[in-house]
Amino acid sequence: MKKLFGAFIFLSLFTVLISACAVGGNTATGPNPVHMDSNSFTTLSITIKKGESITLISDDVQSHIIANGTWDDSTPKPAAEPGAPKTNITVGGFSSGKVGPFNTAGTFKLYCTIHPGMKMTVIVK
Ligand SMILES: [Cu+2]
Repeated sequence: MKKLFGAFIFLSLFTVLISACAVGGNTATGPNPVHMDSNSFTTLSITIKKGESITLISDDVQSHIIANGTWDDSTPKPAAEPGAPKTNITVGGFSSGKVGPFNTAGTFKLYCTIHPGMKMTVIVK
């Protein structure tokens, strides 16, 4: 009985450890963090100051290709607003990347070219 209990405790701890790894997210950080899960931005909008950049952080194993533009339902609409920093960056699973600096005030759209509907807005003041 004692042996069985020991095995149970071991298995429970093992399960907790594995789960922690799977949902551990990404502890990376940087200026103006924008988080992403498997197929969407979890930060949909961020307001920053002129001259600042944003830090894209992938909290999932999925890779993303982030570029200037947006999604109209499931139709990609690539477009860079005047003054937008040219963006075409691959952020692999659990890694991070920088977009910017945004040197012009305005509203700028970013989207993931892989995942329909994955889009966000950067507001520069
Ligand atoms: Cu994506």
